[in-house]
Amino acid sequence: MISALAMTLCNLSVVPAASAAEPVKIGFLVKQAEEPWFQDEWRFAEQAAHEKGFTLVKIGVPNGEKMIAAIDNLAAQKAQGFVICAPDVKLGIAVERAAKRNGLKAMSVDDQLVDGSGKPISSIPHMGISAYEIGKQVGLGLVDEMKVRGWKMTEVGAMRLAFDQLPTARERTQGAVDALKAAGFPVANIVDATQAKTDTESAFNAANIALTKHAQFKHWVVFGMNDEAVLGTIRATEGRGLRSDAVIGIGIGGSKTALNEFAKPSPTGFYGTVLISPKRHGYETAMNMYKWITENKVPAAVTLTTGTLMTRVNQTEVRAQFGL
Ligand code: FCA
Repeated sequence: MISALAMTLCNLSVVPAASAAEPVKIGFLVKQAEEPWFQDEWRFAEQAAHEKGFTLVKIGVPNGEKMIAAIDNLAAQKAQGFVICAPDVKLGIAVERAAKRNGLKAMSVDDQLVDGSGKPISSIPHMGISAYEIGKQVGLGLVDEMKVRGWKMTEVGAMRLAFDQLPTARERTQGAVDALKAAGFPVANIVDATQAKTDTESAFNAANIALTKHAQFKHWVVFGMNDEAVLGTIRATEGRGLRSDAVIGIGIGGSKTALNEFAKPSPTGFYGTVLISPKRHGYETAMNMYKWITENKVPAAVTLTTGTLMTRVNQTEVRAQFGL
Protein backbone atom coordinates (compact mmCIF):
# COMPACT_ATOMS: atom_id res chain seq x y z
CA MET A 1 0.00 0.00 0.00
CA ILE A 2 2.67 2.45 1.09
CA SER A 3 4.93 1.53 -1.74
CA ALA A 4 2.09 2.03 -4.23
CA LEU A 5 1.49 5.47 -2.77
CA ALA A 6 5.19 6.24 -2.92
CA MET A 7 5.22 5.18 -6.56
CA THR A 8 2.30 7.47 -7.31
CA LEU A 9 3.97 10.39 -5.61
CA CYS A 10 7.14 9.63 -7.43
CA ASN A 11 5.29 9.61 -10.76
CA LEU A 12 3.58 12.84 -9.88
CA SER A 13 6.87 14.54 -9.20
CA VAL A 14 8.00 13.69 -12.73
CA VAL A 15 4.68 15.10 -14.05
CA PRO A 16 4.46 13.06 -17.23
CA ALA A 17 1.94 14.60 -19.63
CA ALA A 18 0.69 11.16 -20.59
CA SER A 19 0.95 8.19 -18.26
CA ALA A 20 3.22 5.42 -19.47
CA ALA A 21 0.31 3.02 -19.90
CA GLU A 22 -1.68 5.36 -22.09
CA PRO A 23 -0.94 4.74 -25.79
CA VAL A 24 0.31 7.83 -27.55
CA LYS A 25 -1.77 9.07 -30.47
CA ILE A 26 -0.77 12.07 -32.56
CA GLY A 27 -2.75 13.79 -35.31
CA PHE A 28 -1.06 15.17 -38.42
CA LEU A 29 -3.45 17.54 -40.17
CA VAL A 30 -2.61 19.05 -43.56
CA LYS A 31 -4.45 21.52 -45.76
CA GLN A 32 -3.78 19.77 -49.10
CA ALA A 33 -3.51 16.03 -48.69
CA GLU A 34 -3.21 15.47 -52.44
CA GLU A 35 -0.03 17.57 -52.72
CA PRO A 36 3.15 15.44 -52.88
CA TRP A 37 4.90 17.65 -50.30
CA PHE A 38 2.27 16.81 -47.69
CA GLN A 39 2.31 13.12 -48.58
CA ASP A 40 6.06 13.16 -47.99
CA GLU A 41 5.60 14.90 -44.65
CA TRP A 42 3.12 12.21 -43.66
CA ARG A 43 5.49 9.48 -44.78
CA PHE A 44 8.28 10.81 -42.57
CA ALA A 45 5.92 11.37 -39.65
CA GLU A 46 4.97 7.69 -40.01
CA GLN A 47 8.64 6.85 -39.70
CA ALA A 48 8.72 8.58 -36.30
CA ALA A 49 5.54 6.72 -35.32
CA HIS A 50 7.11 3.36 -36.21
CA GLU A 51 10.29 4.17 -34.31
CA LYS A 52 8.54 5.30 -31.14
CA GLY A 53 5.51 3.05 -31.38
CA PHE A 54 2.85 5.75 -31.35
CA THR A 55 -0.22 5.98 -33.58
CA LEU A 56 -0.25 8.67 -36.24
CA VAL A 57 -3.67 9.88 -37.39
CA LYS A 58 -3.39 11.57 -40.79
CA ILE A 59 -6.24 13.87 -41.73
CA GLY A 60 -6.71 16.19 -44.70
CA VAL A 61 -8.28 19.48 -43.59
CA PRO A 62 -9.16 21.45 -46.74
CA ASN A 63 -11.32 24.00 -44.86
CA GLY A 64 -12.02 25.40 -41.41
CA GLU A 65 -15.06 23.28 -40.76
CA LYS A 66 -13.25 20.02 -41.52
CA MET A 67 -10.32 21.23 -39.46
CA ILE A 68 -12.37 21.81 -36.31
CA ALA A 69 -14.20 18.51 -36.80
CA ALA A 70 -10.84 16.75 -37.15
CA ILE A 71 -9.48 18.28 -33.93
CA ASP A 72 -12.63 17.32 -31.98
CA ASN A 73 -12.47 13.86 -33.49
CA LEU A 74 -8.85 13.44 -32.40
CA ALA A 75 -9.85 14.22 -28.84
CA ALA A 76 -12.69 11.70 -29.03
CA GLN A 77 -10.09 9.13 -30.15
CA LYS A 78 -7.99 10.00 -27.10
CA ALA A 79 -5.12 11.58 -28.99
CA GLN A 80 -2.85 13.80 -26.89
CA GLY A 81 -1.70 16.26 -29.54
CA PHE A 82 -1.46 17.19 -33.19
CA VAL A 83 0.76 18.83 -35.79
CA ILE A 84 -1.08 21.05 -38.25
CA CYS A 85 -0.70 22.91 -41.53
CA ALA A 86 -4.03 24.74 -41.48
CA PRO A 87 -6.09 25.61 -44.57
CA ASP A 88 -5.85 29.29 -43.61
CA VAL A 89 -3.37 30.78 -41.15
CA LYS A 90 -6.07 33.18 -39.93
CA LEU A 91 -7.74 30.18 -38.30
CA GLY A 92 -5.01 30.38 -35.65
CA ILE A 93 -7.23 31.40 -32.76
CA ALA A 94 -9.76 28.70 -33.72
CA VAL A 95 -6.99 26.09 -33.64
CA GLU A 96 -5.73 27.33 -30.29
CA ARG A 97 -9.24 27.25 -28.81
CA ALA A 98 -10.08 23.81 -30.17
CA ALA A 99 -6.82 22.43 -28.82
CA LYS A 100 -7.37 23.97 -25.36
CA ARG A 101 -11.00 22.87 -25.19
CA ASN A 102 -9.92 19.31 -25.91
CA GLY A 103 -6.76 19.32 -23.81
CA LEU A 104 -4.60 18.65 -26.88
CA LYS A 105 -1.10 19.91 -27.53
CA ALA A 106 -0.75 21.71 -30.85
CA MET A 107 2.18 22.59 -33.05
CA SER A 108 2.13 24.05 -36.56
CA VAL A 109 4.17 23.09 -39.58
CA ASP A 110 4.89 24.98 -42.84
CA ASP A 111 2.35 27.78 -42.37
CA GLN A 112 2.58 29.68 -39.09
CA LEU A 113 -0.77 30.43 -37.47
CA VAL A 114 -1.65 34.03 -36.72
CA ASP A 115 -4.11 35.81 -34.43
CA GLY A 116 -6.77 38.36 -35.34
CA SER A 117 -4.18 41.09 -35.85
CA GLY A 118 -1.93 38.92 -38.01
CA LYS A 119 0.64 38.25 -35.28
CA PRO A 120 2.07 34.70 -34.96
CA ILE A 121 0.49 32.78 -32.08
CA SER A 122 3.32 32.21 -29.64
CA SER A 123 1.66 29.39 -27.66
CA ILE A 124 1.80 27.16 -30.76
CA PRO A 125 5.36 25.99 -31.55
CA HIS A 126 6.17 26.17 -35.25
CA MET A 127 8.46 24.62 -37.82
CA GLY A 128 8.59 26.36 -41.19
CA ILE A 129 11.03 27.15 -43.96
CA SER A 130 13.22 30.26 -43.93
CA ALA A 131 10.94 31.66 -46.57
CA TYR A 132 12.70 34.88 -47.56
CA GLU A 133 16.16 33.28 -47.80
CA ILE A 134 14.82 30.38 -49.84
CA GLY A 135 13.08 32.88 -52.12
CA LYS A 136 16.41 34.64 -52.59
CA GLN A 137 17.99 31.33 -53.61
CA VAL A 138 15.26 30.99 -56.24
CA GLY A 139 16.00 34.50 -57.55
CA LEU A 140 19.74 33.91 -57.64
CA GLY A 141 19.22 30.63 -59.48
CA LEU A 142 17.15 32.45 -62.10
CA VAL A 143 19.80 35.17 -62.47
CA ASP A 144 22.61 32.63 -62.86
CA GLU A 145 20.75 30.65 -65.50
CA MET A 146 19.81 33.81 -67.44
CA LYS A 147 23.54 34.58 -67.53
CA VAL A 148 24.42 31.08 -68.71
CA ARG A 149 21.94 31.49 -71.54
CA GLY A 150 23.15 35.01 -72.35
CA TRP A 151 19.68 36.55 -72.11
CA LYS A 152 19.28 40.33 -72.14
CA MET A 153 17.31 41.14 -69.01
CA THR A 154 15.40 43.87 -70.84
CA GLU A 155 13.83 41.18 -73.04
CA VAL A 156 12.83 38.96 -70.14
CA GLY A 157 9.57 38.99 -68.21
CA ALA A 158 9.64 37.71 -64.62
CA MET A 159 6.41 36.06 -63.58
CA ARG A 160 5.68 36.05 -59.85
CA LEU A 161 2.94 33.60 -58.98
CA ALA A 162 1.41 35.39 -56.04
CA PHE A 163 -0.56 34.09 -53.09
CA ASP A 164 0.01 37.07 -50.84
CA GLN A 165 -2.55 36.31 -48.15
CA LEU A 166 -0.21 33.57 -46.90
CA PRO A 167 2.80 35.18 -45.17
CA THR A 168 5.28 32.41 -46.06
CA ALA A 169 4.21 32.63 -49.72
CA ARG A 170 4.62 36.40 -49.78
CA GLU A 171 8.06 36.19 -48.12
CA ARG A 172 9.25 33.50 -50.52
CA THR A 173 8.37 35.49 -53.64
CA GLN A 174 9.65 38.73 -52.09
CA GLY A 175 13.04 37.08 -51.61
CA ALA A 176 13.10 36.14 -55.30
CA VAL A 177 12.05 39.64 -56.38
CA ASP A 178 14.77 41.21 -54.23
CA ALA A 179 17.45 38.92 -55.67
CA LEU A 180 16.36 39.77 -59.21
CA LYS A 181 16.38 43.50 -58.43
CA ALA A 182 19.81 43.28 -56.80
CA ALA A 183 21.13 41.69 -59.99
CA GLY A 184 19.85 44.64 -62.03
CA PHE A 185 16.69 43.02 -63.37
CA PRO A 186 14.31 45.75 -64.61
CA VAL A 187 11.54 46.14 -62.02
CA ALA A 188 9.02 47.05 -64.72
CA ASN A 189 9.42 43.55 -66.21
CA ILE A 190 8.22 41.85 -63.04
CA VAL A 191 4.63 40.69 -63.54
CA ASP A 192 2.29 39.43 -60.82
CA ALA A 193 -0.06 36.53 -61.53
CA THR A 194 -2.38 36.03 -58.58
CA GLN A 195 -3.43 32.47 -57.76
CA ALA A 196 -6.88 31.76 -56.33
CA LYS A 197 -5.52 28.63 -54.64
CA THR A 198 -2.06 27.14 -54.17
CA ASP A 199 -2.36 24.28 -56.65
CA THR A 200 -1.14 23.67 -60.20
CA GLU A 201 -4.45 24.43 -61.85
CA SER A 202 -4.83 27.82 -60.16
CA ALA A 203 -1.29 28.69 -61.22
CA PHE A 204 -2.04 27.62 -64.80
CA ASN A 205 -5.09 29.89 -64.89
CA ALA A 206 -3.33 32.86 -63.32
CA ALA A 207 -0.33 32.49 -65.63
CA ASN A 208 -2.50 32.34 -68.75
CA ILE A 209 -4.07 35.68 -67.92
CA ALA A 210 -0.66 37.25 -67.27
CA LEU A 211 0.83 35.81 -70.47
CA THR A 212 -2.02 37.27 -72.51
CA LYS A 213 -1.51 40.69 -70.95
CA HIS A 214 2.26 40.71 -71.41
CA ALA A 215 2.93 39.11 -74.76
CA GLN A 216 5.87 41.46 -75.45
CA PHE A 217 8.56 39.43 -73.68
CA LYS A 218 10.89 37.15 -75.60
CA HIS A 219 11.82 35.07 -72.55
CA TRP A 220 10.34 34.37 -69.14
CA VAL A 221 11.64 33.52 -65.71
CA VAL A 222 9.04 32.03 -63.38
CA PHE A 223 8.82 31.73 -59.61
CA GLY A 224 6.17 31.25 -56.94
CA MET A 225 5.52 29.81 -53.49
CA ASN A 226 5.97 26.14 -54.42
CA ASP A 227 6.60 23.68 -57.26
CA GLU A 228 2.90 23.55 -58.13
CA ALA A 229 2.85 27.31 -58.80
CA VAL A 230 5.81 27.05 -61.16
CA LEU A 231 4.65 23.85 -62.83
CA GLY A 232 1.22 25.30 -63.65
CA THR A 233 2.93 28.31 -65.17
CA ILE A 234 5.29 26.17 -67.24
CA ARG A 235 2.28 24.30 -68.65
CA ALA A 236 0.72 27.68 -69.54
CA THR A 237 3.88 28.84 -71.34
CA GLU A 238 3.99 25.55 -73.26
CA GLY A 239 0.40 26.14 -74.30
CA ARG A 240 1.62 29.32 -75.96
CA GLY A 241 4.41 27.60 -77.81
CA LEU A 242 7.17 28.83 -75.50
CA ARG A 243 9.75 26.07 -75.29
CA SER A 244 12.24 25.21 -72.57
CA ASP A 245 14.87 27.43 -74.22
CA ALA A 246 12.60 30.46 -73.66
CA VAL A 247 11.54 29.79 -70.06
CA ILE A 248 13.36 29.25 -66.77
CA GLY A 249 11.18 28.22 -63.85
CA ILE A 250 12.45 27.52 -60.35
CA GLY A 251 10.05 26.17 -57.75
CA ILE A 252 10.26 25.42 -54.04
CA GLY A 253 9.69 21.94 -52.67
CA GLY A 254 11.46 19.14 -54.49
CA SER A 255 8.84 16.41 -53.97
CA LYS A 256 7.26 14.29 -56.73
CA THR A 257 5.92 17.37 -58.53
CA ALA A 258 9.49 18.40 -59.36
CA LEU A 259 10.97 14.91 -59.68
CA ASN A 260 8.39 13.86 -62.29
CA GLU A 261 9.34 16.91 -64.32
CA PHE A 262 13.06 16.11 -64.06
CA ALA A 263 12.34 12.54 -65.14
CA LYS A 264 11.02 13.60 -68.54
CA PRO A 265 13.31 12.65 -71.40
CA SER A 266 14.05 16.23 -72.36
CA PRO A 267 14.15 19.29 -70.10
CA THR A 268 11.05 21.45 -69.75
CA GLY A 269 10.85 25.05 -68.59
CA PHE A 270 10.83 23.67 -65.06
CA TYR A 271 14.54 24.21 -64.67
CA GLY A 272 14.91 23.64 -60.94
CA THR A 273 13.52 23.80 -57.45
CA VAL A 274 14.86 24.70 -54.06
CA LEU A 275 14.69 21.41 -52.23
CA ILE A 276 13.31 21.76 -48.72
CA SER A 277 13.10 18.96 -46.19
CA PRO A 278 9.87 16.97 -45.83
CA LYS A 279 11.90 14.73 -43.54
CA ARG A 280 12.57 17.49 -41.02
CA HIS A 281 9.04 18.86 -41.35
CA GLY A 282 7.38 15.43 -41.03
CA TYR A 283 9.69 13.34 -38.86
CA GLU A 284 10.96 16.07 -36.59
CA THR A 285 7.60 17.71 -35.87
CA ALA A 286 6.03 14.34 -35.07
CA MET A 287 9.01 13.48 -32.88
CA ASN A 288 8.84 16.87 -31.13
CA MET A 289 5.15 16.32 -30.43
CA TYR A 290 5.88 12.84 -29.09
CA LYS A 291 8.48 14.23 -26.69
CA TRP A 292 6.14 17.00 -25.63
CA ILE A 293 3.50 14.40 -24.77
CA THR A 294 5.74 11.83 -23.12
CA GLU A 295 8.53 13.94 -21.58
CA ASN A 296 6.84 17.30 -21.25
CA LYS A 297 9.55 18.74 -23.46
CA VAL A 298 8.02 21.78 -25.15
CA PRO A 299 9.25 22.18 -28.77
CA ALA A 300 11.23 25.28 -29.73
CA ALA A 301 8.95 28.26 -30.35
CA VAL A 302 10.12 28.60 -33.95
CA THR A 303 12.38 26.39 -36.07
CA LEU A 304 13.22 27.49 -39.60
CA THR A 305 14.69 25.06 -42.12
CA THR A 306 16.90 25.73 -45.13
CA GLY A 307 16.92 24.64 -48.76
CA THR A 308 19.32 23.91 -51.63
CA LEU A 309 18.90 24.58 -55.35
CA MET A 310 18.26 21.29 -57.15
CA THR A 311 18.17 20.76 -60.93
CA ARG A 312 17.98 17.76 -63.24
CA VAL A 313 21.75 17.65 -63.10
CA ASN A 314 22.44 17.58 -59.36
CA GLN A 315 19.19 16.03 -58.08
CA THR A 316 20.74 12.78 -56.86
CA GLU A 317 23.47 14.44 -54.80
CA VAL A 318 21.22 17.12 -53.36
CA ARG A 319 18.56 14.63 -52.33
CA ALA A 320 21.21 12.45 -50.74
CA GLN A 321 22.47 15.45 -48.73
CA PHE A 322 18.94 15.80 -47.39
CA GLY A 323 18.78 12.12 -46.48
CA LEU A 324 16.16 11.46 -49.16
C1 FCA B 1 3.23 25.71 -47.71
C2 FCA B 1 2.93 25.33 -49.14
C3 FCA B 1 3.44 23.95 -49.47
C4 FCA B 1 4.88 23.79 -49.03
C5 FCA B 1 5.02 24.11 -47.58
C6 FCA B 1 6.44 24.02 -47.08
O1 FCA B 1 2.36 25.06 -46.86
O2 FCA B 1 1.55 25.40 -49.41
O3 FCA B 1 3.33 23.74 -50.86
O4 FCA B 1 5.69 24.65 -49.78
O5 FCA B 1 4.56 25.43 -47.33
